[in-house]
Amino acid sequence: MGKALEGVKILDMTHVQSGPTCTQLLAWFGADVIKVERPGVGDATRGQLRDIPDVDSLYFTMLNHNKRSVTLNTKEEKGKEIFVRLIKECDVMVENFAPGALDRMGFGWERIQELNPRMIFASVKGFGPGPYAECKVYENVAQCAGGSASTTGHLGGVPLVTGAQIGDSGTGLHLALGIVTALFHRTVSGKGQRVECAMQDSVLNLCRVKLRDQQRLQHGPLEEYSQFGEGVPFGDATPRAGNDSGGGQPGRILKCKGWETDPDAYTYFITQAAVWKNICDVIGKPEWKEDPDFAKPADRLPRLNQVFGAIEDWTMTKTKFEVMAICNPLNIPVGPILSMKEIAEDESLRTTGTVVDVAHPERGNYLTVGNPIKLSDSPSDVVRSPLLGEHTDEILKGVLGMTDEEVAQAKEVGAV
Ligand code: CAO
Repeated sequence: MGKALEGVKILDMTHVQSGPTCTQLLAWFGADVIKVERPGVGDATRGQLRDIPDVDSLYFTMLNHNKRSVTLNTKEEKGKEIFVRLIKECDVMVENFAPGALDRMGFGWERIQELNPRMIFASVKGFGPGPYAECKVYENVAQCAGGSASTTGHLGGVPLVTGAQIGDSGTGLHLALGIVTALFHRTVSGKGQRVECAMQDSVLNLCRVKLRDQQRLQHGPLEEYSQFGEGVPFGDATPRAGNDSGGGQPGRILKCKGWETDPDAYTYFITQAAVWKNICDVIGKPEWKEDPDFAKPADRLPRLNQVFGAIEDWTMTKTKFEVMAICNPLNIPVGPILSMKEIAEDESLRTTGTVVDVAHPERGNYLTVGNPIKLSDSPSDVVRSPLLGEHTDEILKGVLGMTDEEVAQAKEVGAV
């Protein structure tokens, strides 16, 4: 059986992280992703954060699997001609250039629609329409403008960005959903449409619980926040909440055995109300089960420091994996703080294809993430990223039907 998106041709004009995340996902599902790159230059990330001289960086390889690379100068006359033919051949075009770049190139939405009315044209921009629409945006700017940074970090400390690339990869995921939705709609309407994702909007979508809390603040303090029990008054905006759980079940990161020397010897521990009695038994506080100060969730909220202090006294006697082994059978939700080293070495993640070993002709073997979305009838194999222009001839001849002579001419004028 073919892959889910087999037969869908994607004209991939993306670069850096947000756009490539999206098109890699579509490629994993079987779409033919044709990555267009400037001749001799390519995606800037090929050369960024290099660990091996003159070899495509891991930054690039880990975002561009399962794609084909064609070099094309879309500002040169012959290059434009080839680009027009590619637009007519493809189902979807994806781009994340700075605002206005495609219009300057002569390929705005109106022109694309004219050339191919069935084309789905998908874009990532930093901001949606409004005062910042013209701004260039990178990951951390999106995290800051989308409400993530102001709500991440410790009370009284500076705002923090997170390691999860919610601005770039997060927006790429949103865009991929928009594209497959538009492809589905096209089966009914017969027409393409424009799909736009602003990085600010995507970050905010992922931070919605903090917008929820902003409104709850108008009706009183946020009692599940640690600062409530500590008697620290709330201001007029959702505060930073350290490692407090974002939901109604209080949780925190607690030290485990070895924390003095191992920076990741910690566990996340959630005091889920349903299993409170189990927690009391495990940590050696059976008397708290009936104590009016601790028995009910609302009783505990002003005393979270005391509660988590007692739990931490217990977790510090166990490794993070022992905590998990003891708590899971009792239905107590806990999770070890895993380092990237531990994740890279985790055999079970290799078995599921979540972490994959890939062979590359220039860099040798490297590790990458596989498709986190598993389809039963469309499994994803990870195919190494293409070298710059590796498939130029193949695409010009195979997709556009150009002759050897035409390809040679295009090369001569620097179009490809
Ligand atoms: N042939 C000819 N020219 C090409 C080309 C090709 N195949 N591919 C790109 N170019 C040109 C573009 O047309 C543009 O030219 P002009 O500036 O003359 O119009 C130029 O290359 C550079 O494009 P850019 O402005 O998008 O790139 P940049 O490095 O200056 O900015 C970024 C990078 C990411 C800040 C910007 O693209 C952006 O804001 N994108 C939208 C938001 C986004 O996706 N950000 C996340 C990036 S990942 O952190």
